[in-house]
Amino acid sequence: SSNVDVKENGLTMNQEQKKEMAIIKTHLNITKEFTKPVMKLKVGEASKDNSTAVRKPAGVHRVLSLDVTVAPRNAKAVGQFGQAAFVASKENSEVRRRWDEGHFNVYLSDQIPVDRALPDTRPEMCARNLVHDNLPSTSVIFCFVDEVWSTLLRSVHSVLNRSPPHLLKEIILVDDFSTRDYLKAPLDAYMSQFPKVRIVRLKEREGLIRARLAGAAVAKGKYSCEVLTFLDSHVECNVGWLEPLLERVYLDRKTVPCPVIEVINDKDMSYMLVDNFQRGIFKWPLVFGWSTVPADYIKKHNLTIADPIRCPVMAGGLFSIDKNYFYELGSYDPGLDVWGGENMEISFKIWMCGGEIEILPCSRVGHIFRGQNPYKFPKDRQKTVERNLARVAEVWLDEYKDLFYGHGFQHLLNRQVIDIGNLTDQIDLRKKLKCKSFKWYLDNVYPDMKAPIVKAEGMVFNRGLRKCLTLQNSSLSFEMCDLSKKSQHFNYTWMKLIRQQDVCVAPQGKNNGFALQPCDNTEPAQRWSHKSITTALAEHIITEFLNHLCLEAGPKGDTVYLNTCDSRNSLQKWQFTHYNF
Ligand code: LR7
Ligand code: MN
Repeated sequence: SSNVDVKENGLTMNQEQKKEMAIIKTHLNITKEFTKPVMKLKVGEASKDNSTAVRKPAGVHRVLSLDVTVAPRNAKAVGQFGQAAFVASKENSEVRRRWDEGHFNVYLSDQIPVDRALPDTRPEMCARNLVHDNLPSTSVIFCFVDEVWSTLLRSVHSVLNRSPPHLLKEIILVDDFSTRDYLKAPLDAYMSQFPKVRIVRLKEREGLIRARLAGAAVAKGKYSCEVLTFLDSHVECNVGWLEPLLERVYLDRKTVPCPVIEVINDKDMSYMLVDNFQRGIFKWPLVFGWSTVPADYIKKHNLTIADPIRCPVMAGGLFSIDKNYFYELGSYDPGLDVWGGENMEISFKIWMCGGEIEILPCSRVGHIFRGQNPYKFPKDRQKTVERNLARVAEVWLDEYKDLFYGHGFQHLLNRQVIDIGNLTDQIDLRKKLKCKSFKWYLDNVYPDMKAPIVKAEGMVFNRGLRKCLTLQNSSLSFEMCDLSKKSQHFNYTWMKLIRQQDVCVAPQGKNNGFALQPCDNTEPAQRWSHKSITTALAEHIITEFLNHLCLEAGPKGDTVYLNTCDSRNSLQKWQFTHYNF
């Protein structure tokens, strides 16, 4: 039959694949025919990394589809071709019983072939794109903790089956101290069929960040590769996924490309298309999300659906990076625990220190999005993630870190309670790399991000007096509003401080007066609640300290004090000139 297995480069191939390999080899010899590559190739501008062998003059070839699963072993199998699979209603209790093993339909996943075929979801032109013959090779690193057997296998098979063998140096599985027995001897036994697969076992639960670092350290070793490719352990790499990633790294070693992350449905395991032109972004307080590239940007830059999309941040789990560049950047902050924040860290680091992040529509990988983490956090999940984010904010956000803390994370500033650990190494690294400021990043990489440095600013108008708050000679009084007077300019900060330069308004101990203090973001006494959505409304300014008393203007306009809040008292109603939220 045509399915006789032949082993080459550690891969089991059938006749179809053998043919494909033959085509690869021919392509690699007739490259002179292709003179005008589709992607803007800068031939010869390969990595400046001296540690790799001198590259031969670059020829190019078409992206090899290497779709070994077009004619799958069992076309009728459940979930074949990425189709939705269904379970009979009498099996629903099994589905439910096994759901928590992975927080997706584990019962169904176990019935789907580990090498199922997928629809080739790339834009049409991708198959015609050219890549260099002498692309760097990669180590693929999967970290996992208590991953479901069938999804882990499907992840590995999708890489083995859909990566050109000469570009795949090895697959490193990093077991982050899993507790499940099948991930021990049975996994060793299964993977021993594949010479390219290596398993690294961590002796303690390290979390995905340090697990990736452990995998990368192994990739540095004996089988030294040029590029690291990180993947989650419940993915399916699609046709032609690898070459576009390596091509971008080859063209510019400081480019960090990510595949389009498609969706493997957690209920029916179908492979679902995602919208075009999606880029990775964040919102405050450093929450990752997707957003469509603005239409005018697409027009202005003549973007096609196959062009790389520059992203302010990456999702985190799926990307390729030049190995030496990864280490030049200081890899990840090893002080980040378990899960979360590392995608922000590496994204800011890449952009601010001279690199770029992009999504390549010609590279596509499916990922099972789960509603919950299916593994335990050694410490509280929320606290772990918050702490990671605070580390990132402290090192990378400069004056913008107030926006992070100000969106619900004030409590993290109480360092007596929350220990975010030592940051000296990270801060030194940023200096050493001479990275740009966060403001530069916002202005140049993510200009559509709203990041006003304060919540409100300008004069503070008191409705009862129809005058403005004035800070003069260390005391507060009121004068006719005058925008040109510096003494009338105040900021209402993300930390809820009412601030003029370094001076902040605070309530005075017992007598309900006020005090002027040096501003201190960690001082709860300096925080005032003030809600105002429009400048048409004046609102209370309420101290978050001292029983929620309201700031009130003295009727003669010579002072301010605190009083019991009264919604009818217009001397307690204030409005700033500009509101940024
Ligand atoms: O302690 C851990 N040790 C691990 O080895 C925790 C996790 N892991 C492994 C885990 O088995 C998995 O393979 O690390 C991988 C990622 O963990 P997930 O799948 O629980 O993460 P996620 O998909 O929910 O989360 C996204 O954000 C994370 C933030 O830390 C990581 O960057 C993930 O890699 C990332 N996943 C993706 O980018 C896929 C697309 C998701 C989106 C949007
Ligand atoms: Mn994941």
